[in-house]
Amino acid sequence: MTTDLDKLGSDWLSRIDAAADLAALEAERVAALGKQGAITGLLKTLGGMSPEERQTAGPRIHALRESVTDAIAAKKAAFEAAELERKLATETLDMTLPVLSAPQGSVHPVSQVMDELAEIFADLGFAVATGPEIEDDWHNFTALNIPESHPARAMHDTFYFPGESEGKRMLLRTHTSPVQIRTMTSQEPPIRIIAPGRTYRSDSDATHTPMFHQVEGLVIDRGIHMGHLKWTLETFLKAFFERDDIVLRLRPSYFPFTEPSAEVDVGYSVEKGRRVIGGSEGWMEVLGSGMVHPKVIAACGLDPDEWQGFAFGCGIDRLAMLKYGMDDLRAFFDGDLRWLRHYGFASLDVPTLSGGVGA
Ligand code: 2U9
Repeated sequence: MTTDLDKLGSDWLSRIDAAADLAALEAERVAALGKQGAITGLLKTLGGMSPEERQTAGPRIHALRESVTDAIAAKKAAFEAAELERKLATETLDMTLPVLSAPQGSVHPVSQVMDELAEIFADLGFAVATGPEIEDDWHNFTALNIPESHPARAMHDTFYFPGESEGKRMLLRTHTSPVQIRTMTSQEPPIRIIAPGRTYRSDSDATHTPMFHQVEGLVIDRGIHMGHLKWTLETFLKAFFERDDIVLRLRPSYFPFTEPSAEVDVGYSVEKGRRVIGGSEGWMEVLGSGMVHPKVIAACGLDPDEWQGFAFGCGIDRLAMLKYGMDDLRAFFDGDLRWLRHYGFASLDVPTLSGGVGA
């Protein structure tokens, strides 16, 4: 029995070794381990054995099945690795080649909106600032007057990295505000920036994706007040939605990093059964804003008695949906060309203030 099983084992291992491709390997697997397979058949004989026989034969047959299973898995992994190597070697893509025919894709609506924002705010004297998406606790929370106990810090909202890096707890930024903190700690005021970019929150449903895009704006100077904030947002929204009948309503609100804080509603009207920005048939919440909290100014090493500022934030995905009449956030991540074409995006769209930012 022992020698028979040894012989059987080495026969199967050499058959597996000789399999020329994945299909041949699969045929060997079925022949050995399938429902009607040889080793499966051997396992079935255990039922008819005496307890003594089974005690010696059982472990040997199981060991045989295990070694054959392992050999098949290893051979399969080797075939797959070789296939990947072959693909990597043959399927090269030269990214520097010119396009052969008319380009198929287009600038993504989110990128398009980011370009439009940069264009509009550049005209108002704002620079575009960027920063790391992997941040530390201090830049993302502490400097923004978000205390340890604040719900935004809870594990269910923030993606934390395990362990620490140079004594710091690292995370995926939950907003682009750390970019403004980095600007305030590295540049002298006056500061006028917008910070567009990717942000991350552990949140996923029909209207939330774990990665989303935000734009925030920050102005730091002497004598800044809410009037500057309202004018800036009104001017921005008029340019962005390409309408003059933009009406704003500032509602008192609370954010830890601004005081006072205001939620900004924009008037909408109904055209062809659709809500469009402009007019005043109803109100839609579009932005959050406020005067930068003195504690935030002080945390960045500036004297809040000398320097004041305003800040605002909003979701870029939402801005794109409102401007282009898109109703499903999930389509943003599908990469479906038909969707881009449906909304009229062309390959070489470039926003300009003279040609229209949405042209
Ligand atoms: C600094 C000081 C203040 C940024 C601000 C908001 C209000 C706001 C949300 C809108 C929708 C984010 O995408 S959203 O979830 N943001 O309402 N953000 S004020 O305030 C700052 C930022 C940086 C140094």
